[in-house]
Amino acid sequence: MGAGMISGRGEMRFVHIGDSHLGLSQFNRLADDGVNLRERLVYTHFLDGMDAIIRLRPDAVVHAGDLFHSVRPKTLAYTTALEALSRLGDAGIPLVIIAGNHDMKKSRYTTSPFEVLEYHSTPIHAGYHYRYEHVEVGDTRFHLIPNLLQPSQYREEFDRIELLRNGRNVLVTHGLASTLRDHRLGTVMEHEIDTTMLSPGFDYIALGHFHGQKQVADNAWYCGSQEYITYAEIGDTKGGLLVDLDRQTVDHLDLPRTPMVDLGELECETLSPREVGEGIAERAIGVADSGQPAMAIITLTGISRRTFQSVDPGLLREARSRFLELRTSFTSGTSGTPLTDRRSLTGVDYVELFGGYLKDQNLGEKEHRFIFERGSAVIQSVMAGEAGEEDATP
Ligand SMILES: [Mn+2]
Repeated sequence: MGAGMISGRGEMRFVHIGDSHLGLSQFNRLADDGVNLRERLVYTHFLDGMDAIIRLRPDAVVHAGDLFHSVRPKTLAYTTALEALSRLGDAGIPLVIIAGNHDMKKSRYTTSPFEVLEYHSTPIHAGYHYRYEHVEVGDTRFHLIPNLLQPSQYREEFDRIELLRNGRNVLVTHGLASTLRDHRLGTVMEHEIDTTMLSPGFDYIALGHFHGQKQVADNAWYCGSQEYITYAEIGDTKGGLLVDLDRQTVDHLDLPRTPMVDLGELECETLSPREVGEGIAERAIGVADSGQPAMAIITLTGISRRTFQSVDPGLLREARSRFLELRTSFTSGTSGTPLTDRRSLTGVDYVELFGGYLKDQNLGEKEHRFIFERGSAVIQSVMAGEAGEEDATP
């Protein structure tokens, strides 16, 4: 923790979490109740995590944005958030929360999901208007700067901050610290937080947006997301942070999540399709069963499209059945350049979907071919160019 720590009389020990992305739904597996399995797991882990947090008896829970995956959350995303609020309320723990780039309304003509949460009887201090707000819990003032419409607004709103003189000050905001510029997520409304905002005048700065747990200044931390949202995050530390302003400690908090496993690289240059299939199956079987479905990725190097297309589908199906998803990532032989984006997690072949849709349209042969060719070209160029903009981005 940095300078500027003012020893207050009250105690303040809070849990910093963020980027829950409630409502995120991926892959084709369904839970017993028919809900997308991945979506269901995100809800279950979030509520189990909340129980673990409540057992620590913190003075507050601070959520640094992207509670919801979308600004129009699914009903189950709402009921999960409301259930968490009930549990916090029963334990007498207030929630301090801001809107992130995913759950901030993008225009003045939509309503915010946080308006719904504010109907709950549990005290919730939510920053989701396009401006700076602050709230006091005990002797600590939480300064809330949610995701804003324009990057320039961050400085304007930051300049409105009024530090509490005889208490503690915590800044809560959502965006990319400029020191992490190379970690740009390329996602919608991603704004940069310049280093002067990471001021030592705060006792702690609770950041959201970057999904890996990371300290970026003496007093500033990304808590990271609870779940792996994309394969690009496979090396990240996940969970929350337990922040004690009196003892001046920040401790990692492990929270439940779907595991993500790297099956490594399979050098395919000299392998037959059969050997590739067996190699994948062998790696898949080698993963110890952790008792819960994992996401896994295997990288096939030096493989031609033709070889991969000739791999026995039965072998692949068998390997895939062991996981929530088994992602195959391809790199060309010598350069090691990824042919597919590891960040992409939705795993949807839009060209195939489009083809299937067209088949049902009963078009003439010439018309069908024309639309399919033009349409596929557009879809491919969009997929190649806009991989960072897809729904699963952080
Ligand atoms: Mn996020």
